[in-house]
Amino acid sequence: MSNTTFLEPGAEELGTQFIENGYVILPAQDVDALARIRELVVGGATSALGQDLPKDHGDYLNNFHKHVSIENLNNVRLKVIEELNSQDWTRPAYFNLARQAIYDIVGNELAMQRRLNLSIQLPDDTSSLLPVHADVWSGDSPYEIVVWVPLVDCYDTKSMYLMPPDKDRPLQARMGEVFKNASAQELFQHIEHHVQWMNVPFGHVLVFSQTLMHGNQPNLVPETRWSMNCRFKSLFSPYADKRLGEFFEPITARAATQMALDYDLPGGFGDV
Ligand SMILES: O=C(O)CCC(=O)C(=O)O
Ligand SMILES: [Fe+2]
Repeated sequence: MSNTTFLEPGAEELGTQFIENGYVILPAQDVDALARIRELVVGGATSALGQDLPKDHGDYLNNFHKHVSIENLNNVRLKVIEELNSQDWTRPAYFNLARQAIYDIVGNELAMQRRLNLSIQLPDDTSSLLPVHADVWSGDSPYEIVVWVPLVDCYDTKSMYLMPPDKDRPLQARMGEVFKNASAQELFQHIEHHVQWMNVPFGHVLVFSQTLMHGNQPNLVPETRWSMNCRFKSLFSPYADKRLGEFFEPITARAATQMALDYDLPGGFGDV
């Protein structure tokens, strides 16, 4: 029997999972790249605190709340983010963590967010929370997906939650009527029993649709959460407020596209 579909079988299957669940969790494609990124993060944190590099990076990050005060936390976070974004190898390395999944789910001519984000949540810390939201509500295009990468095992409240599409869509459709004056916490209480906490062990990546409501709550696990996130979209899909050249940068434009962008219509006709 001859084939009647155009997508590769792997892309078809992963795409179906993504549409049904709103996310996929996969082993990191390039484990060396993940180790290099985590080592850079540990190096940034220890240098911010004037410490030596520890032997066990996972153990150091999980126990980070024993090394830092909440007052100093943002300082350290900013220094590590600066370190992550000052190296030219980190974004290609980050892309390589989920390259095939991004090709399968998004496409192969891509724009990538110019900055890698880092999130650190100490146990019981209420100062670095992200209330329930969808990124599309604040200037992101629905065509963007998030690649979310834990640097330690993330589960329960040490992780983030995501609304499943079949629960999210009807609720977003009625949001104006039902939640007009509700606070984010009231909204969370309403969705709490539907949300799914993302169980993402270190060594894995989460790819999710930021059009679904998501966020986090105080981390009640007695370990520090470290995760990174970065957005990708199909290069020629519609942009919202996060513009190409400002927030996004083309990373995998192909030869035909480059040739087309360089092409000028025939000239010399004396047009004014
Ligand atoms: O890491 C989290 O808890 C939330 C991340 C998030 O909102 C995002 O990456 O869009
Ligand atoms: Fe978000």
